[in-house]
This record gives sequence, structure tokens and C-alpha cells, in this order.
Amino acid sequence: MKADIGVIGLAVMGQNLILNMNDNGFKVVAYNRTVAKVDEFLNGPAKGTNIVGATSLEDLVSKLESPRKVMLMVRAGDVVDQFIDALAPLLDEGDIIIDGGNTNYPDTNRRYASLREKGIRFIGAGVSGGEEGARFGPSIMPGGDPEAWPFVKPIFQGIAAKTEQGEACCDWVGKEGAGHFVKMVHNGIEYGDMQLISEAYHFMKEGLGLSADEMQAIFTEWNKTELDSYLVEITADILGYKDEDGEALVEKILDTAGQKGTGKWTGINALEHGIPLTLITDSVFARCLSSLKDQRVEAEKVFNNPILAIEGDKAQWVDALRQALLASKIISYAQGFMLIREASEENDWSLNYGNVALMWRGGCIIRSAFLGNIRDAFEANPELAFLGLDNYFKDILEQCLPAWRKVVAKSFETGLPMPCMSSALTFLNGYTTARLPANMLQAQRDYFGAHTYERTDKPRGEFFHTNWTGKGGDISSTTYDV
Ligand code: NBP
Repeated sequence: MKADIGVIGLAVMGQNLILNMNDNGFKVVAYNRTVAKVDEFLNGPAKGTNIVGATSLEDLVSKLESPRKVMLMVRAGDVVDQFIDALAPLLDEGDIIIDGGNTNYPDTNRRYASLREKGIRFIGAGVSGGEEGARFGPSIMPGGDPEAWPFVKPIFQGIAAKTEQGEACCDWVGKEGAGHFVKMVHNGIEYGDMQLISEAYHFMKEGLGLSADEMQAIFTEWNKTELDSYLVEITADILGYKDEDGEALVEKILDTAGQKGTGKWTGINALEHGIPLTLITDSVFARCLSSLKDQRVEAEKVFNNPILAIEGDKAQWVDALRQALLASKIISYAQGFMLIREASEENDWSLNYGNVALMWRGGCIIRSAFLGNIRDAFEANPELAFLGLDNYFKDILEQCLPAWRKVVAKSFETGLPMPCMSSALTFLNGYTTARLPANMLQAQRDYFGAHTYERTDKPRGEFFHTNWTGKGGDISSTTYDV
């Protein structure tokens, strides 16, 4: 009997996905550049399963059912191109290549277009959930050639995480690089969630002087509220984890954050699309600032800018902080969906936003109860431009607003850096203000660069230029832009 799918790449993700596919009744052929790892896998974790190995790409291809499905779980970048180039001549028209790595979506667009010319169907699938997700149910976000989806669907939906209602956290996202685009925004949101939680921890530790054990109990309680999520859950676990000397291990970890680039891609993409994705972008900058450790250590010595203790009832502050965290998180997701919507319209991807929320509901790092409400919001109104205007989320934002303002104001008063909670509030303040001071900006642009402006007392689309000093001419600019 030939195999249902071939998987190339036997590192942590590939091995676990293969075992998951096997558990779900699919026959898999495994291959790896370093072929010795195939035998190690077959004689190790895959022992006693239906998984078979391949010693070469030719061997792999010969063992697959037609149309052949080959999934790459290798390092993103050139390695994917190398495998595609080597595989394409061995495949027949209608066969399918899937890239399951963390690929930047323009690369998926390019590969999709070039393979389509060769008659090979290409899928770029974002996979989230790390090692455990891959083994027991990841979130999978496939996009690319829609004709390939029916062949891959039973495997992907079979191995994906399921919601409490039994729905698979995997569905077709859209054509071209839409799957990898949605995965990129997922990772950006992950950056935002992690930074928000870290800010809440910082407020409790430095501002309120709470211990790791006290904070563990608070995050555990928060995980029973609307904040119920994987990241809040693991934060409680982390705070409870003791080093050999009995102290909380987290306090011994150096405060410089690493990053692999997906948050940065999301921020760059938002700038290119002109979407105010302020929270995620600030979370990337927060990691950049954290990495300037030596400079920060020097600056703290020179500047008299200590973090002041927060006075008042601690339990009340903790509850205000919970509300600030929840409200900021809503803004982060709202901004993320604004970016997804813009990309969908620009690329004609026709994305289903409710389905995107469903795919993130389980299996992935940002999984949370709250994504069920996001799905409901987009099901009720697929055209929803800003999640905060959905009744459920609007009510929460309005309820949380006084406490959120108090927390952000206190952070400024006491010198606690909270870039994401404050940027989320600033965004909401701007988004809900009908008249912003951009009239002054436009006047300045017209003053020095003759860029013209529209008037509040004239129809949109009519442009005016004023000779502000009496010295300039009446010619307006079309080329010089600031
Ligand atoms: P890695 O990203 O560490 O890649 C390891 C695989 O790439 C091995 O099969 C390795 O073969 C192969 N490879 C490398 Br590295 N260089 C190669 C080359 N020049 N030619 C051919 N093969 C090469 O594995 P991973 O952590 O399992 O991740 C796989 C993909 O999934 C990545 O795109 C990753 O970003 C993504 N992802 C990872 C996670 C996670 O939690 N780790 C989560 C979600 C998505 P070798 O054995 O011969 O060196």
C-alpha cells in the first residue's frame, strides 16, 4: 500500500507531525537531508508504527499515492527553494508540495506562481503550537492553490487541534500566500500578548511589590476569566517554577528578549499597508529595547528616574490591571484583524475572518477562550472594520476604560514602562475621536511644501492650496512628499 503523504524534515516539528499523522490513521513516508536521521527516527519514536522511511527524494516520491503530497518541515528560506527545485522534476502534473515552515508570505506567493507554471500545486501552511501542538494537535493555516486543498484537507483537519465543539482548528485560508500571511499575523499577536502579560507582571512586581507566589495565584485566577488562555496559563506556571535554591527561576533569567523575525515582518507589513498596528509594533520595539541591556544598565546609573512604588489597595490595583490587560488585548486583536482585512482586500484573498479566529481557537500559542467571541463577532458581521465596535467587545472596552486609564496614568506617574498597554489606550482614544489634529498637519504640509488640503466646508476630493506667507506662489506640489 502506498503512503498518503511524505514529510521532509525530521527535526522537532517534522517528527511530531508525522507521529500525529500516523496516530490519525495516515500512512507517512519520512525523509531528511541527513539520511541517518531517518533510521534513528524509525528505530526510535516511530518504532512499531506504520511510518516508512525514504533514502532519497526519488525513493520518497516512488512510495506516494497519486496525486502525491509532499510536506516540507525544514528551515525556512533557501532550504525550501532547494527542496522544491529538487522535487519538482520528480513529480507529475497535479502533485502537491506543501511548505509547513515559518515562511515569509511573499516567498509563498513566488513559489506558488512558479510551481503553478509547472502544473504542480503548492500550499503554504502556517503551523503553530510548537512541539506539543505538532504532536497532539496544532493550529494549521493552509493557503495557496485551492485545487490542492481537497486532497490535503482530511489529513490536516484530522491532525489539527479541535475546539470543545469538535471543530478542527484548520480550514482553507485563501489563495497564494494567504496562509503564511495569517500565520505571520498570528505570530505578531503572540508578540503583543506576551509583552502585555510581561507589562502586567512588571506592574505587580515593581509597582505593587508582589512576590512570585502572589503573582502566580493572580494569573491562575485571571485564567478563569475572559483572559483564559495558554499564555496566561504558562505565565502562572513560570512564576511558580523554583530554581534549586527555592527562588523563582524567572527572576534569574536575563532580561534581553530574542526574536526570529515574524513580529518584525508583521510590523513592516502594517507600515506598508498603512494600518495603525501600534501594539504589535511596540511589542517588537520593546524586545529591541530590552536587548540594549548594557546601555540600559549605564543609563540607570546616570539618570535619576527610579520606578516609584504604587500606593493604595493592592487588590484594587490588581483588578484594575486585569481590566487594562483585557482591554489592551482586545485592541491588539482588533488591530491584527484590521491588517488581515486590508491584505485580504488588496490581494483579493476573500478571507473569512471568523474562520481565522476559529483556526487560532485551539492548538496554537495564542489559543484562548476569547477567540471564540471574535469568531462570533465576525460571523454576526463579516464586514466588521474594527472588532471593538462589536457589542460584546465594545461593552468590555467601555467597562474597562476607567481602570485601564488609571493603570496607564499610574505607570507614567511612577516611571514604569508599559509601551503596549499605553499604546493600545492611545489608539482607542484616537480611533474614537472624530476630529484629530491632522488638520494642523495638513496646514503645515501645505505651508512648507504646497501639498494642498481638503476643507471641512467643501466636498471630499476637492483640494486647496494657500499662499500662507504671501511670498510663495500658487503652484501646488505633486512630487515632493514628507
Ligand atoms: P528547523 O527549522 O531546525 O529545521 C531543521 C530541518 O531543516 C532538518 O530537517 C534539517 O536537515 C533541515 N535543513 C537545514 Br537546518 N539546513 C538544510 C539544508 N541546507 N539543506 C537541507 N536541509 C536542511 O526545524 P523545526 O524547528 O522542526 O522547524 C521546521 C519549520 O517549522 C521551520 O520553518 C520553523 O520555523 C517552523 N516552525 C517551528 C516551530 C517550533 O516550535 N520549532 C513552530 C512552528 C513552526 P538536517 O537534519 O539534515 O540538518
